[in-house]
Amino acid sequence: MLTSAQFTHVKKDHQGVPVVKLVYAGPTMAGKTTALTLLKILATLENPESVYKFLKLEDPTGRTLFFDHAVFGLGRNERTGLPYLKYHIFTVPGQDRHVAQRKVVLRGAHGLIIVIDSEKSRWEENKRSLTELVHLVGDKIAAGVLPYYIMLNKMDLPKEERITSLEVGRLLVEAGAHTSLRDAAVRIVEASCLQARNDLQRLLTTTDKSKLVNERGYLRKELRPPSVQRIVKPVEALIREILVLVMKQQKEQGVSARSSPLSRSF
Ligand SMILES: Nc1nc2c(ncn2[C@@H]2O[C@H](COP(=O)(O)OP(=O)(O)O)[C@@H](O)[C@H]2O)c(=O)[nH]1
Ligand SMILES: [Mg+2]
Repeated sequence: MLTSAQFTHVKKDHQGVPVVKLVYAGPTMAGKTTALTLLKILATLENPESVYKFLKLEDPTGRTLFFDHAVFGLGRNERTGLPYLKYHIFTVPGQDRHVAQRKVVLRGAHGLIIVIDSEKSRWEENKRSLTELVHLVGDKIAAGVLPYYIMLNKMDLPKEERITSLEVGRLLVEAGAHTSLRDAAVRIVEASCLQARNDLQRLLTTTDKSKLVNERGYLRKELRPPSVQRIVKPVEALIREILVLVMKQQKEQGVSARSSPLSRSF
């Protein structure tokens, strides 16, 4: 059995800032690049200093060619001006032929967001993608050292055209990621990038600017529409879970809480 020791070590960058790696996985055209783009737009509106990098590598038809890559900062140490943590988010290219790239992108991940296309006609692609993920990282998921969320995307589609969370939950249990449907259910977030994008646009165009911004002149976080919050939720939840794993690993390795720079930061 794996222990938290198998949790990928969190390294620090040249400035001593801990760096965490999250990956959006899932079949092609499920909405991975759209979700990452939304995160970047939101972060730019709420705190432009927190966006360190945003790179999309697409072919001329808009399919992700190798990966997308964004880097965000979390919080800010007033004394040093540095964030407490940086998190890299990658998306994998979803097309079947890119399996080698997916392996490379998944390497060293601390958390996964598996984007599932809720459109019924995409069921087989979703299944194939999940099966591949279980093959590549299923043991880590089952051992709890690679936290993940499923983002069941495109919930804006008509009900009769989409699969339900329950069906996805069953698939997870069948694949061995969980033993009970209840455990699987807490990992599934229903979302719609399309709705989130529209709601954000509506908020920005219909609200009086003085109500939109805080004292720094940036969009107030508490105004996030629920549809937008559902896109952010898996990222925030994963970071929290990863920090718990880091603490656990440090405890097991006998690093005292006081001497650990990570625990000091958080
Ligand atoms: N209806 C609907 N379409 C979406 C949604 N999210 C993304 N799309 C569309 O699905 C297509 C594929 O999205 P993309 O982000 O490129 O998928 P990726 O291959 O997983 O990166 C694009 O045409 C998006 O506009 C959604 O929530 N609802
Ligand atoms: Mg893409």
